[in-house]
Amino acid sequence: MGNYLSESYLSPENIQNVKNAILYKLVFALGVEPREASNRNWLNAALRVVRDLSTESWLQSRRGQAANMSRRVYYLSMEFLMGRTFSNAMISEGVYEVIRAALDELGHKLEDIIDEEGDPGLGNGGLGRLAACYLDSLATMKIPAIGYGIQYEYGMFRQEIRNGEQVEYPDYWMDKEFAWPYIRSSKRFPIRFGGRTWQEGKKTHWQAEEEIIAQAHDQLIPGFGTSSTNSLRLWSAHAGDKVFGLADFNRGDYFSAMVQQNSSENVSRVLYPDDSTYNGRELRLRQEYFLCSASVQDIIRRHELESGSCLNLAEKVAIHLNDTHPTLAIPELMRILIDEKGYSWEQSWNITRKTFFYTNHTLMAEALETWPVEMVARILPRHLQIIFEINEWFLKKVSEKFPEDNDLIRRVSIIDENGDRRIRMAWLAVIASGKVNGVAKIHSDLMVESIFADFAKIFPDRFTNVTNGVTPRRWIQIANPGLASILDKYVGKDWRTDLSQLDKLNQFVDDEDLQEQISAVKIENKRKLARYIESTQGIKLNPEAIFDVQIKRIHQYKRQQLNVLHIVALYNRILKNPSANWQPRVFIFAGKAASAYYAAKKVIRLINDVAAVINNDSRINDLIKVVFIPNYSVTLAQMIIPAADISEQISLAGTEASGTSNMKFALNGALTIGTLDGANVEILDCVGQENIFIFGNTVEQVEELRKNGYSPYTFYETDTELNEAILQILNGKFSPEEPYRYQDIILDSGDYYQACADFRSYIDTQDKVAQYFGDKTAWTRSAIINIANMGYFSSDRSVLDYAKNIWNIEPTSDKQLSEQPKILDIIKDSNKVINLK
Ligand code: 26W
Repeated sequence: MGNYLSESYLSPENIQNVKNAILYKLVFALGVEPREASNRNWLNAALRVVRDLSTESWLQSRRGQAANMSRRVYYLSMEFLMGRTFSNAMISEGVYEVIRAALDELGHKLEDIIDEEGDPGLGNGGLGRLAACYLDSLATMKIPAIGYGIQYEYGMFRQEIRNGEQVEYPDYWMDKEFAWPYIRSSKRFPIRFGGRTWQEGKKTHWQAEEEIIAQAHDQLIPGFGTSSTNSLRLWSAHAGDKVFGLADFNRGDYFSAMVQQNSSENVSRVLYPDDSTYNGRELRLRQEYFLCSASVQDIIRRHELESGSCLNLAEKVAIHLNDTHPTLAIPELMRILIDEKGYSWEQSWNITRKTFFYTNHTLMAEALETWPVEMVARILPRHLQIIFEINEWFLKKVSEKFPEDNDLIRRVSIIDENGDRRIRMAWLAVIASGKVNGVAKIHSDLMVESIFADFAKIFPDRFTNVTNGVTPRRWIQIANPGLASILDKYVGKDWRTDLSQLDKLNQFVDDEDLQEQISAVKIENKRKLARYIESTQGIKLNPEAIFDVQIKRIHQYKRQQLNVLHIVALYNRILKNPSANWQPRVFIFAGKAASAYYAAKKVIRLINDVAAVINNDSRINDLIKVVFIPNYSVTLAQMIIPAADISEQISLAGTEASGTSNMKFALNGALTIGTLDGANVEILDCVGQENIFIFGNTVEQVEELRKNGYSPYTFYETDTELNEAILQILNGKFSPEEPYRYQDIILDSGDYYQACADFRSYIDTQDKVAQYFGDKTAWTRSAIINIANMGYFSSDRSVLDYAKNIWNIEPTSDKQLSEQPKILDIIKDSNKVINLK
């Protein structure tokens, strides 16, 4: 890397240089004296030092990308769950240890400084975290990319548990100074809403009613061990002077003008905290358009700067839609090309169709976005026209190819004419995209068999799969440094950027030294988590127990309820036979429920009620502990996952598109208990059936049961343990103060997610888990086999798949990256500075 700090790495001079650099930032960038500096100030000073290093690479990368004129990908996502920045930036720049040493000499522990950083919750769950892993991998794999999202003022709510129930509090994450982003005051774009359109000859005009400003905030995304650096640009909404207008002053109504200003800023106020049900609210439509319009305007500005015109846009630009949420970018690009750049409709459509790509993340009907035509007409009248035109073009093509299949036309029309007319955003995304992919093999197969079956017939080559992945930098090196150093010894250091290197571990599965080290690191991670839980909740855990973990959004399809039924059944068994040779277990849950999702919130309460009874029942002698860790976040996941023995991936088959925590757990040596759903299927292929606990019905069996009119009572009546557990919950054993608390959620909607059907297979498999855990050697061997065979699930592999099979982008070569002069050399030489202009 050759940056100015790492040349003589941990030498005393270098540590001194870093100390000075931090002190300079503290004093001259933050204006704080060392003696009065808080940990937060030290964090920001150190962040600024690391940002300088990343900025060097970033400017060089930007010049390199502009000079090479390679295609860039723009990743549009309503959610990014980036996690903390500081550790990641330090390891990317290779300065973790030298910063630790410098802070040490300044009298501060690096861990304390790291813990000062917040964790912006600008996403709900898997889709947002995936976007963050992909940004890390795109930079590391040297793929030119820019992420675009929204800088919500309030991200995901902060969750507290009061009397066992979830309580939501606003999370004003921007209250503390955060020295990583650059605010780009010059990058501001007008975003228009409402008004009317009219025709003047061939030209369409749109007179909007309202205009607000999108303002850019950039974060550098450093690649690991490379100068390749990308960026994430988040937009915040501001009132422009068009709103705070003359008319209001003339009326002397200063106050209502200010109030109006506030309402335009509402667009980036708060993240929609729901990842399971589509809820058609107007503000969400405005947010989606805000992201799309700002990003497309910016993409075109950059492209014209580099290429002069939009004619070759598709050669240089790939726009990726992270689910349908940014699909309005399609009519927005069409609008700009036709109305502002003066291209014909056909020219514009040909460019647009080669520019867009779409990933589907869920098959659940209730999550598919459809907007009422009436609402879009009101807020985006010009876009509605364009959508109608695209639909007309498309339906004409379909009727040429499949004449007289009127039902097909009705089914594939972008406009759903049943009931109130609605725009099907997924249809629009499929029609305008070069490729459409699902996120795990089984999901991509089901996608073309179910929701997109008609489109697969019309566009047979359009659909493909890219199985999700996770970044090994955050999910091994940062989260589990103990495991990282074992891997360094056994497989060398290259696993960080080539996770297939883990395969070498397969030679050592029977190596006793390795087994010992792996179990020592696991127990150490479990102790650390136990300390956290004891200090925050006062629950004391036995680190020798099985740590059985389910952390993810609370949703019925993910079946936290099934997990609870097992806990209750195990509790009953222990009470009946307390002196048997039980394997102690700790059940750990974390996750948020959408605030309006009644059943999911009740499941949280059930977990806490069950925990309160079992944890305090002295008869079971601490053999079971149940813990709900509040306020789940990326940072908490980094602590919990390395401490897990068992990873719960127990969704009903066919409902979880991929899952990504399943990958993080296995990579950290937890064994999976899971259904044949999402990426579990591929994890099974990689680790082998002896090293994973698969249970439950397959997709086909689930469908068969549904077809025949599934009834939970057949299972509930014949399985005495299931019967007992359900009756206990239903009759208030865990909620004596309100015995019928759970009447409305257990077996509700006829057990739609078929927990009763999978119960027997689940608890029998959990028995095998306990038995297997008793054989320490066999268990650790399986854990090693899991780690060794997870190389495929690196997000580096995923983004290279996207680059090759979807975007058609070649990674930048090291030569191309190093051809650009370094910014420090440039500013040392004033002639070069002038040339740079
Ligand atoms: C419109 C409301 C809404 C918001 C978000 C609907 C749906 C979503 C997302 C698609 C939900 C989500 O995060 N899906 C998850 O995406 C992960 C990354 O691909 C997958 O691993 C998970 O299986 C999938 O549930």
